[in-house]
Amino acid sequence: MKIGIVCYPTFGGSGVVATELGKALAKAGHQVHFITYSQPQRLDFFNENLYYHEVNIPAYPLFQYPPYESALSSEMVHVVTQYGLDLLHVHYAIPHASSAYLAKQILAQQGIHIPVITTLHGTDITLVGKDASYEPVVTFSINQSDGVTAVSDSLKKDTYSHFNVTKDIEVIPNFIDLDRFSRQKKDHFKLAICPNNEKLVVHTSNFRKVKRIDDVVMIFEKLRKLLPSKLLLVGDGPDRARIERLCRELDMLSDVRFLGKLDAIEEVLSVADLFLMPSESESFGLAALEALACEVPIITSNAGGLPELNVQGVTGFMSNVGDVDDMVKHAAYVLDDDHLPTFKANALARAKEFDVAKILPHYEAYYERVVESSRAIEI
Ligand code: GMT
Repeated sequence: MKIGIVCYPTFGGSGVVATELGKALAKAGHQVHFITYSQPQRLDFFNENLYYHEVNIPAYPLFQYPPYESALSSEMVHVVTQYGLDLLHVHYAIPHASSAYLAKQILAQQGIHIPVITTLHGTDITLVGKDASYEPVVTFSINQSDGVTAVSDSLKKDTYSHFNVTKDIEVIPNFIDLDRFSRQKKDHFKLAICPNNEKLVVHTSNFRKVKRIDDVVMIFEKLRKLLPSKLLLVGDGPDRARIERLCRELDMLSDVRFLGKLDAIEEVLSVADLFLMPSESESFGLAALEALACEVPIITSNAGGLPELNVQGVTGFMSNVGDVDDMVKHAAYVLDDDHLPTFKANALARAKEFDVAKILPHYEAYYERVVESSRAIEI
């Protein structure tokens, strides 16, 4: 198949999933065309089936807000006509689904029928999308998509409850490339961070409010009083400076390190003993899946799709959002030397259930179904 993929090219989970999906599709023999405003972060290798088309947004003094959506629709039209694409798969509803709708209408006038699949990732539904500024456009463009997928059952339910969506939603969970995300031997790194054999706790995120990084800090502040441990905070975002100040005020900086944005996150996860994700809302929790794949048990909230990933008492534990004490209790239990090896083995076993090799066929089958049924409608 010839597939156009539209996504945010940055570090965010939706862009990562879209890029990894495109790479896996290309390896499986499909021709994949990325249409984005800059090179996707993880599009870092050559494959004869991979193409990258940059959306050009010309500056003009009149534009206080350059019309990205129009430029994106135009680029979709160009790529579909030039390469004869079979399908457009857009990741994150805003504004990709509405731009795709416009491209589809323009192409229809030229006698070209292009099916559009929209994948909902989380904040496009639970946070940003339901804002009155976007809601009518999001509802419309989801309903106008030929196919809609969501990354968890929870996100599917949220979509039906927040929007007047009448379209069937197919749940296809996030996935992981176990060739890349696997525990590597990095003893020197572990020794540098934990010279006295402390336990290593890791959190990675985009440092947004929804991630509740204050809870990460408070969990660790209590945990380090129970057992010698260190905390690595990976990523960057709006809350980062405030959280660094908080750690300074709590006099924690001897045990906490901020690593900023990292490409090779699997190297950090390879030396970790525990991963924290106390999020307010989380449609799936890709970062937690990356941890599991590196044999790191997870302590998470029970928000959104996290119960579909984290198996209570097996891969780690879940607590109610904000229940820091419960998370500390569970973290100490998991890190106990008598328990940790079992949790690590369970983590890997669970991650294997989300191996890209298992999830990719779901996307391929769904593509076939959507293309066939939209062909039938055309006839
Ligand atoms: O986690 C974020 O805030 C980034 C966000 C995104 O859209 O890039 O991630 C969302 O999509 C990921 C991939 O499908 C999911 O694994 C994350 O759980 C989801 N984040 C939230 O729902 C907060």
